[in-house]
Amino acid sequence: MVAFSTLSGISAVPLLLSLVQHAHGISLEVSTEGGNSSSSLLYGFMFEDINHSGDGGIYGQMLQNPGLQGTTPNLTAWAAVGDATIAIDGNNPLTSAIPSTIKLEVSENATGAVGLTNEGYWGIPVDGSEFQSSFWIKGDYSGNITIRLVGNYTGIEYGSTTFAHTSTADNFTKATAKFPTTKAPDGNVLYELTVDGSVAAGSSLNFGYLTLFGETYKSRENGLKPQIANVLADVKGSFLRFPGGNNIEGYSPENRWKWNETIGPLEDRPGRQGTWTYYNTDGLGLAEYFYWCEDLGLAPVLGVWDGFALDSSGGTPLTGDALTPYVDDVLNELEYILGDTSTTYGALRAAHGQKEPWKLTMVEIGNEDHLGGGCDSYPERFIKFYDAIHAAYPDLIIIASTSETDCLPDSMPEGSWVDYHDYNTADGLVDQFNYFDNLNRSVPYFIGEYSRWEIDWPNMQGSVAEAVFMIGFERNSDLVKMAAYAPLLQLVNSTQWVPDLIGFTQSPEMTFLSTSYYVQEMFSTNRGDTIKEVTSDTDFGPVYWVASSAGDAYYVKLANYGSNPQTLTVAISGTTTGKLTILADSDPEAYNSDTQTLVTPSESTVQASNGTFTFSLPAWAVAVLAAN
Ligand SMILES: *[C@@H]1O[C@H](CO)[C@@H](O)[C@H](O)[C@H]1NC(C)=O
Ligand SMILES: *[C@@H]1O[C@H](CO)[C@@H](O)[C@H](O)[C@H]1NC(C)=O
Ligand SMILES: *[C@@H]1O[C@H](CO)[C@@H](O)[C@H](O)[C@H]1NC(C)=O
Ligand SMILES: *[C@@H]1O[C@H](CO)[C@@H](O)[C@H](O)[C@H]1NC(C)=O
Ligand SMILES: *[C@@H]1O[C@H](CO)[C@@H](O)[C@H](O)[C@H]1NC(C)=O
Ligand SMILES: *[C@@H]1O[C@H](CO)[C@@H](O)[C@H](O)[C@H]1NC(C)=O
Ligand SMILES: *[C@@H]1O[C@H](CO)[C@@H](O)[C@H](O)[C@H]1NC(C)=O
Ligand SMILES: *[C@@H]1O[C@H](CO)[C@@H](O)[C@H](O)[C@H]1NC(C)=O
Ligand SMILES: *[C@@H]1O[C@H](CO)[C@@H](O)[C@H](O)[C@H]1NC(C)=O
Ligand SMILES: *[C@@H]1O[C@H](CO)[C@@H](O)[C@H](O)[C@H]1NC(C)=O
Ligand SMILES: CC(=O)N[C@H]1CO[C@H](CO)[C@@H](O)[C@@H]1O
Repeated sequence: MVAFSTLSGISAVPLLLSLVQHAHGISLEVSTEGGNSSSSLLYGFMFEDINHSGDGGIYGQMLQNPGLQGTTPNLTAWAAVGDATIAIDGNNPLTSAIPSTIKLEVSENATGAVGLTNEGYWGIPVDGSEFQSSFWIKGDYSGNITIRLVGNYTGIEYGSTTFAHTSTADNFTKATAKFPTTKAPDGNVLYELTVDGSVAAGSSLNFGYLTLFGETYKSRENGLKPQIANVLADVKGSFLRFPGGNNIEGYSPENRWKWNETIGPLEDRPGRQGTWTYYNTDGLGLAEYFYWCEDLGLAPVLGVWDGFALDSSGGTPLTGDALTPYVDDVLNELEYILGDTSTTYGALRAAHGQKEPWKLTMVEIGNEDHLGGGCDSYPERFIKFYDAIHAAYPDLIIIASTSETDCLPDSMPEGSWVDYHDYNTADGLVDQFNYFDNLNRSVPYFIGEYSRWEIDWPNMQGSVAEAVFMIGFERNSDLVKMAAYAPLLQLVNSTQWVPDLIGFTQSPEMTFLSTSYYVQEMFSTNRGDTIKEVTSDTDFGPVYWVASSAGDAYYVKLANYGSNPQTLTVAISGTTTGKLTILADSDPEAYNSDTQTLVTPSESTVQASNGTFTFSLPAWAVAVLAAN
């Protein structure tokens, strides 16, 4: 028996009681009759560009600062190679959206390779796939161009190509090159583009919007990095909320996320100062989010700007007639997504390569409007957007960005849902276990963001607490339609918010799966369609459970929020065999990170005796029994 002195103070009292009570284990009996239907969308993802989750993250383009975007462009990530210099040139714009290009000035006596390097987003992940680079060039040059991927500290080359190219001083022309690579051992790789110095000596060349991609997920053009998309695919999530979060809001109305500046050719996208400190290229734009949904089988949840910027003139949101242009803008955006090709924006979508409308059933109005001065005006703003969208698209589910009744209309209109966010301590999440049990069932819930926060990496106690919270809402998944852990992704070299579900660097073996990732994966991949009644001789805590079924298959999800192992007997009449997946560590502070993987799930086959499974649930554990 564990000495009580080793228990953390917070859980000692309930644990003491439960030890007395459960000396002979906990028995559960899962009903094989009846039950409430469970939302088929329950588990999914929330995404916004934070911690370089998009640029430098899941988005496949690997060069940082590719188009010198922004009002005060700089040469971040770029450097000169050979007997030449580089500078920002505002007099040779590529397009009106990309007004600056890189001028390479080659010395009059130059020989050998001259050009530029880009260091990526804290490196470049060379995974051994075929790579593709494109760029625009202007200036008199007729000769070879070489692209190389080269170890920053080793000089080892992981891929290169040389090809002849002719350009003139009149015009930017586009060049695209594909080349094989060999896998690099780490992310410390530079992109290098050079021309023949003896040919270019004494002249200057301009380069605009350079890109580098490896093989993308499902070979999608301008697509996603497979290393990150694959671990999302493994979760088998059901929906994707995008493009934010705070990142839609911006710091002023002008700084909001603008859908129509994220579409079409990359050189027509100006990019935007993101909410999370860094500039967003918007290469991952509206269409790319829809392809992401299509390729991973996710239902899109589109967030739209609702008149509330994070610091709009001291927190005063736009109301009344001032909102009208923004409502119209959302209708245009929806026409781009849903309109047929006879409509203005549907035709624009087709011109951009997508003839068929995308599938969209859910739109969220704003983000966290209960915070920062948004509450008082939200009922008016919500209704204004709701009315316009509902009139044009009566089948769309329209989600309010808060569940706080003070910030919502007195009665929620037909087909609307609310969004509830919960960043909490571990004990706080456990306290929320029964939050949804007694709520009015008339307005469905989306839990748009939740996690145990204020730690650097998800740890076992936090992940068990999240599982307790999840068991609580899965039991209520007639009411709670969708829920997403947040934030999703983190470039560990540049992070604004911790903890996150999945970490990565630019090493080709880039992803680090957190304990919370495994909880999401275990819960999402073991879903029934009906929540079953469970009877027990024991109350909830420290062990929590929920059972579901789909046909003959049963799923029992369990969490042990305590430092004592527990013996479980689970009776499900008619079942004979099961797969038991357990994620556990006796140290509640155990975590996975860029430097250690301490906790991964283990699987075993268990046999029922007369329909009853008996097994031990370790300390600080999350488990799923899948039986039939
Ligand atoms: C360089 O420009 C980018 C894009 O505008 C901006 O995000 C970044 O802060 C700038 N860096 C410096 C060092 O000024
Ligand atoms: C180029 O070479 C010539 C002849 O050697 C020399 O006079 C001149 O100074 C050199 N120019 C530069 C910029 O080094
Ligand atoms: C990024 O972080 C990883 C993991 O901590 C580290 O190994 C790597 O050197 C870092 N890369 C850069 C360019 O800082
Ligand atoms: C490349 O090396 C330079 C100089 O040591 C260093 O500052 C930079 O972070 C390195 N970049 C990468 C991607 O390894
Ligand atoms: C240009 O590159 C090709 C292919 O690598 C090579 O065969 C050729 O000799 C190069 N030409 C010059 C002028 O360097
Ligand atoms: C610039 O390029 C475009 C397309 O490549 C061509 O139509 C146009 O005539 C060119 N303009 C000049 C001045 O060369
Ligand atoms: C985007 O839409 C806004 C509002 O309708 C409009 O003012 C702006 O010109 C559009 N931008 C582009 C690039 O089409
Ligand atoms: C739930 O809310 C609806 C709409 O406000 C109301 O009509 C209904 O009476 C409520 N149900 C209960 C049980 O309070
Ligand atoms: C079904 O939902 C009702 C209403 O919330 C609840 O009272 C009941 O316990 C639920 N049954 C199951 C099996 O979860
Ligand atoms: C098997 O379980 C059923 C109820 O689940 C019970 O009625 C029966 O007595 C059990 N049989 C044995 C041999 O334990
Ligand atoms: C805490 C942290 O890692 N902050 C970094 C966030 O990213 C910016 C660049 O985008 C860095 O400058 C910060 O140091």
